[in-house]
Amino acid sequence: MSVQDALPTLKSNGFTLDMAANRLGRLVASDPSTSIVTLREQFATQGYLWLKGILPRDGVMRFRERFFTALEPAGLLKQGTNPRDGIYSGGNEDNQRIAKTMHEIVRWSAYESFCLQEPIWLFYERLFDGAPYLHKRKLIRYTKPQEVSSTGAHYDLTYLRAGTDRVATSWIPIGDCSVEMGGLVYLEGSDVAGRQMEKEFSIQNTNLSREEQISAYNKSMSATGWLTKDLPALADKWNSRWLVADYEAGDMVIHSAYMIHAATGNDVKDSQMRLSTDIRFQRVSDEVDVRWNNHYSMDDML
Ligand SMILES: O=C(O)CCC(=O)C(=O)O
Repeated sequence: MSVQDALPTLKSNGFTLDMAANRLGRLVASDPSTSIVTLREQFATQGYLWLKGILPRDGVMRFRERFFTALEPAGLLKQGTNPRDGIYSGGNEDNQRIAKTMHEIVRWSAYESFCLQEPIWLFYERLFDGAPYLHKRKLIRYTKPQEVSSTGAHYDLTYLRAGTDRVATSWIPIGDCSVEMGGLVYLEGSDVAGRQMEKEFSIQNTNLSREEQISAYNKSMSATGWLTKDLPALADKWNSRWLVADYEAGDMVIHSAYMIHAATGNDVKDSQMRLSTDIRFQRVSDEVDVRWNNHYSMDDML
C-alpha cells in the first residue's frame, strides 16, 4: 500500500471508519475541462463529480476570510490569528451572537455572489443542457475541531420531495479540507441504493397526507431524516465503501439527489475549522420544491 492510499482512522458521531475493514476508499477526481458528455457519464455512473479547481482559489480564500472575520466578535476565533486560517478559540464563544450572524451571512449578497460565480452556473448550464436555477435556501457550515456530532448518512431528496428529483447539490469547501478535517464522504455506488430506498419509502407513505409524504420527518423516517449515524454498518449493509478526499480551496463536488453521503469529524491538530457550503441546482424548467424558496433559518423545519 502506498502512502497515498493510506487513510487515517475517521470518526463520525462516535462510529469509527478505518481501512482495516475495507470500508474506506478515495473519491475519483474529474477535470472540469473534460467534455461534458464524459462528465455526464461519470456523474450518472458515480453519482458524484469531484471537480478539481473549478473555482479561482483566491476568491474562495477571500470569502473564507470574510466569513470568519464576521464571526470574530462572537469569540469564535483564537485571538491574534488570521481569520483566513479559521483557528478555533477553544471555547466560550457567544452562541446567540453566532446564530444571529449566521442568519445574516446566508442573506449576504457576497454569499449569494459566491454561490453564483460564473464557473458554477456555466458548469450547470452545460451539465443540464438548459438554464440552471439555484435554490434560495443555501447552507453554510463550519466544523470545530473535536466536535462529536457530524452530518449523518442521508440522500438529499429526503428534504426536497416536493419538486423534481433532477436536483444536484454542490458541496464547496471554503478553504483546504483534508481528510482529517472531516469533509463530505460518499457511499460508493449508492445512487442506486438511494433510489431503491426512496421507492420503498413512497410505498410505505402511500396513505399519508401529501404534507406528510413530502416531509423528511414523517413516520417512516428518523427524527433527523438521516438513514443512520452508523456509517460502518451502512457500508456493511450495502457491501460498499465510504469515499473520502483531500479537498482543496477551488474544488467543488456535486452529487445527485439520491447519492448517500455524510460527514466525518474534524480531527486536525492545529484547531483549524472546516468551512463549506452546500447549495442546490436544478433546471429552471423543472418543478421547484417551494419550501426551499426562502433563505435558511434555524426554525425552517427542512
Ligand atoms: O457539510 C456537511 O456536513 C453536510 C453537507 C450535506 O449534507 C450536503 O452537501 O448535502
